[in-house]
Amino acid sequence: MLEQQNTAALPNLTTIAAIATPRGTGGVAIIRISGPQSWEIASRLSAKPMQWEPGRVLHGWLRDPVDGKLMDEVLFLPFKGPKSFTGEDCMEIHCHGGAVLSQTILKLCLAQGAMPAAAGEFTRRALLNGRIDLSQAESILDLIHAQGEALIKLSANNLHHRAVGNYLQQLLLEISRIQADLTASIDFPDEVDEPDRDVLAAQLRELATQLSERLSINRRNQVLREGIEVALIGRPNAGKSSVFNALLSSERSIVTDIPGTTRDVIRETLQVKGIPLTLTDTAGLRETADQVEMLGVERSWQAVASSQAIIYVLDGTTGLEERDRNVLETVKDSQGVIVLNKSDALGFNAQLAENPTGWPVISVSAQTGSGMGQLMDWLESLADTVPDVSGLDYLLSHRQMAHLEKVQGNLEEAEKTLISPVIPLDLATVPLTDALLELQGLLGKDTTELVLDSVFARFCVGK
Ligand SMILES: Nc1nc2c(ncn2[C@@H]2O[C@H](COP(=O)(O)OP(=O)(O)OP(=O)(O)O)[C@@H](O)[C@H]2O)c(=O)[nH]1
Ligand SMILES: [Mg+2]
Repeated sequence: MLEQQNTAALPNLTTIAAIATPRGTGGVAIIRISGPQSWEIASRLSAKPMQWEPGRVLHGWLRDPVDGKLMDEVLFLPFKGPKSFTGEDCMEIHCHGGAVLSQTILKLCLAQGAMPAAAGEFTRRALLNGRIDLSQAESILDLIHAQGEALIKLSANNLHHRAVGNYLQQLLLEISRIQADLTASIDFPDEVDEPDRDVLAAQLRELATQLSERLSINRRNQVLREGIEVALIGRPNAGKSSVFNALLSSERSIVTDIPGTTRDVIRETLQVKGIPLTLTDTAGLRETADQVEMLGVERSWQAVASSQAIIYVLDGTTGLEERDRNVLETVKDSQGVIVLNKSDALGFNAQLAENPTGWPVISVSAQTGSGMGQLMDWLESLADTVPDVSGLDYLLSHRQMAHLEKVQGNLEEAEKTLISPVIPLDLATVPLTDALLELQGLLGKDTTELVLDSVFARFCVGK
């Protein structure tokens, strides 16, 4: 049977250090140290003797122990294991946010015996020390990369309540119980009666159905992680980049009066009602002999193909032309809006001669901002198409879903074996063992280094 080995029980003897804040300059940088020597390293770098107390911030100065010269005015924040992020003794040094300064302080920590931390190593230690399970580590990753509030709240909920871990654990226990019923009668046929195959099959079916429902809800809600892709397309010079910039309130794309200015797809994410909307500004659609522009137009079409909604920008001073009509005919089955731009300009006509799409038409001036509120309302209506997530308490990752799909397959296979009276009972235990292994992998128990490596490689150094 499966043994629940905790890969982590061994204490880590090395002390690791890394800069936990992003590269570059800022108000404050944090150097994080974790491991048995972390307090001692800070003591050796402090200009005066310190009385460390867990959780108590101490103001002080760092000095280079080699020449005794001061390096920076800092705050020290010590944690005592197991009550720390990693579960080990930790020290945070909050220094002024200089890129070279923080690197130099990190080097001092390394010179005092700390090892440079690998990507995600702090979180990995938190997992190995039992502070969090693997699903919570993935929630931390989601919190860091989330582009919208809805995913942030779901990830924080899982981090706090271990919702995914509890569900997996529950599933693991129920499958183990069915597995135990089967193996007992197989291993000890004289003492234990063969279980009622129909009852066990019904239990497996119930588990598989619940799992399949959970997976479909999570599949539907992946939009919270991936966002809604919205492509801004139209003819050259219609004002796509100007509308894009106005929506983002930033001069992100280059705007000129030369048709064919935008050559590449430019992506930016906007948070609307807690949902990430990724806007893509594209090259104006036209036939061209210019090699670079041609490649740009190709990319515009790729952006259309991978988007869930379209903002078609028309120059309201020229109106709809044959070329617009052709493009609109090809994209009209998607969700979209026609934006008549340049409402401030002479010759602007708010009436569209015809609308081949059935999409709403909004007159705007990207230059003055007039009508942009209505366009934002349309984006909000797009965000409203995302299913209500108020009843959801976590969002599974793609990795978790892929493993759970296998578990679902295993449960269905075991059920099929059980309902066929001619198939020997022990054949049903094979897929159940596979299901249990999948679940243990998901919980980060008895997992190969490979699984852990694939999860933690996505973290940054210092996390
Ligand atoms: N009057 C007026 N001019 C505008 C408005 N929006 C854009 N323009 C002008 O229209 C020209 C083209 O604007 P862009 O935003 O670069 O147009 P585009 O569709 O991105 O063009 P390409 O990248 O070449 O496909 C520029 O000269 C802009 O200043 C507007 O609301 N009013
Ligand atoms: Mg442009």
